[in-house]
Amino acid sequence: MSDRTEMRREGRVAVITLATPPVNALGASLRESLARRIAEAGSDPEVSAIVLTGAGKLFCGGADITEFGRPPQGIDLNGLNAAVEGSAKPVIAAIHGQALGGGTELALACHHRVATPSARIGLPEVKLGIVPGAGGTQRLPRVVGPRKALEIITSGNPVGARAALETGLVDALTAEDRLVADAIAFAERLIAEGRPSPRIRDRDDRLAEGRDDPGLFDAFRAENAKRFRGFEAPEACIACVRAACTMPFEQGLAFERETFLRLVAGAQSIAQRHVFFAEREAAKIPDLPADLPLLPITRVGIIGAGTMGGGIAMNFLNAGIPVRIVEAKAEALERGLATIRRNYEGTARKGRISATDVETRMGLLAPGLDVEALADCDLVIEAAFENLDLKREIFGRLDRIVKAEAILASNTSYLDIDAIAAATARPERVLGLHFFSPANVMRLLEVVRGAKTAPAVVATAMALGRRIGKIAVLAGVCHGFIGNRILAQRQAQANRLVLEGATPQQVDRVITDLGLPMGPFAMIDLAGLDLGWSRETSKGETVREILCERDRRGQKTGRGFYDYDEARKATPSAEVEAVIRAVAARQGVTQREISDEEIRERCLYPMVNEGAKILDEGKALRASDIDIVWINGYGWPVYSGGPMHWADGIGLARIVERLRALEAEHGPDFTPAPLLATLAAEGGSFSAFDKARRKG
Ligand code: T1G
Repeated sequence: MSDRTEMRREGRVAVITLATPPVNALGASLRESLARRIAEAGSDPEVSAIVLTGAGKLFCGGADITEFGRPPQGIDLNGLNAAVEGSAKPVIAAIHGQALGGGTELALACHHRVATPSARIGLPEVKLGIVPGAGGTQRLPRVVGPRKALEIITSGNPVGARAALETGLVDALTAEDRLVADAIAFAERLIAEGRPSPRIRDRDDRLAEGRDDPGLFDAFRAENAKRFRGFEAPEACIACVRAACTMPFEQGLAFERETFLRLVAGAQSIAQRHVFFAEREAAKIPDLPADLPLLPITRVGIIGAGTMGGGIAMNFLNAGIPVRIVEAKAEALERGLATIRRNYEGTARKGRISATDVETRMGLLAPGLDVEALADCDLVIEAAFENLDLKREIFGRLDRIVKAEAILASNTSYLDIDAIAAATARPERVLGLHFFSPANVMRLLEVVRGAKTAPAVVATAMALGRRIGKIAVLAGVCHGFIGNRILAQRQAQANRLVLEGATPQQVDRVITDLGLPMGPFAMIDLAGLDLGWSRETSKGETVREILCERDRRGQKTGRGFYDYDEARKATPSAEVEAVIRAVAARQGVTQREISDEEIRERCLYPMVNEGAKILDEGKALRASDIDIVWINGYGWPVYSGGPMHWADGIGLARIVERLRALEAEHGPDFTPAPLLATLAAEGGSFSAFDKARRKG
């Protein structure tokens, strides 16, 4: 096995470096190599202490996730940690960048830990649907106490080095650029003092917090019930930390291992690991040269200071990119600026940013009433009213105003980017940047590539998405791109189902029972029933038109499909149900009892079917991209992996069989997409389809 570590001696200190790019993941060869180095250093009479550090940008990114689900190879992480912890010579973990998962567990098996001030230390396993599986749930509570350990392990979020110093997770901070030298000095002091090497496993003073207060775990579970809803791993993390407080160390370790093995084989962890890799795949655009030079984006212009324009602006301000924002009317501009400031002040009140940050970000924002002010912008994003003629007029003007190399983007949710690009003399610099509301919160960014969009413009947009903290997914031009095109299928069925006898609340419950944050009708109430509706053109024929005419336009009018109280709590409306019954009668639709299973199949299978069409038309690069869109744009729960991964779990043959039965009963809305029918007939899956494309 090629060596994945390096070792050198500095005086009486052996320095062992994890050297396995890109993240020093603790795969079998690195574990073997590290165990060998520890043994060598342990038996070298010239060595009195050992420093463990990571090459590259971080200490260690944890176990090698690609090994999960495969037969174990070589020494496992618990075995390696036992060798480190059992060393007669003190082992000091010298941490920079990140120590995550198994990397943190390795550091906890060391006798001491030092870190640079910018280092971050965490146990993100819960985000992969598992528990720390190499002693993290047993050692961490012995250092920081059960309560703090519960927070760190069930959140999966890393802590900064200064906070780690305060809780005793690290023993000392080093200079940012002298990590190894300072770690060696720390080791030399240990040698001089001749102190024994303290093993965390021997400490149990901090565990009293969990032993003396058995209600601690129930209270923690209750406090976090909403956050943990539907997930298995958080509860398992709680059980493991409780085991640390109630079992001897070795027994607790065995309980943790057994829990890890159970979860890592489970559907939720398989789904969450799928999402981990899918997020990274989404950034890869096969037909773009890897080293394509990106276009500089030093100043961004935004047209429209409404909800979307203001939210979009915040993304760039948060990344330190100056923004010029223009509106047609002064009062709309003022309102938009006030909303942005109010959002920042709210974030500052929560302690997530400082008051200085608020002023710094607002200082980067230049408001105006004339698009001429955007002349010096490298990128202009249009977030005006969803009307193609208006957008074409705006792009035509922009084309004459902004510099030749500027990129022009529309935030349109549905409209034809090619038609918008055709209004300019620079179609190669036009694309869609579809943000999801609230734009400063939702992580998803659909980058919509026009027929003529230049590769460098696509690459720049994908990189810019990452720079502002988004998950960028490339989409092709079609009505609704990826997310909204699939959403339209679900909405069509939801509207049909309530005409046939289901209630809005029943349909919404079936969808929220799958783990999505809200159902179709609550979502319409949030967005507003009157998007695209006008009293002048309303015919009063559909449920939506009638509700709009009665001013039941959604949360903003206090009533939509539901009635809302001051706290925006929704209650079903008898009036709405009467309207639905009247429209059904007028359309000759016989109402009947409808089962949850029928609602689930009729809402979800057409979504999967549309995803297959989007794939087949090349409007999405991968099925996993569609999963990423639905997880980050609509709240599909990571624990079932997104609609396409979820469909693989149901079985494509089963889905096609049910679509055919629904087609026979309800018509061509359910006709299986050719790609879906083919995959089903071949016993295939979307996962296999993606893998074949990657190889292809
Ligand atoms: N295993 C395998 N591959 C990994 C990996 C890992 N732990 N971490 C990253 N990669 C790959 C990633 O897929 C990508 O591959 C490349 O490395 C660069 O990653 C026993 C069981 C460390 C903060 O959850 O959070 O330890 O796309 O683009 O932005 O208790 O990677 O280039 O082919 O993300 O600089 C716990 C997961 C594992 C950390 C670096 N650890 N990684 O971010 O690079 S379970 C984690 C990250 C565990 C133990 C348990 C990030 C990073 P490719 P990247 P980055």
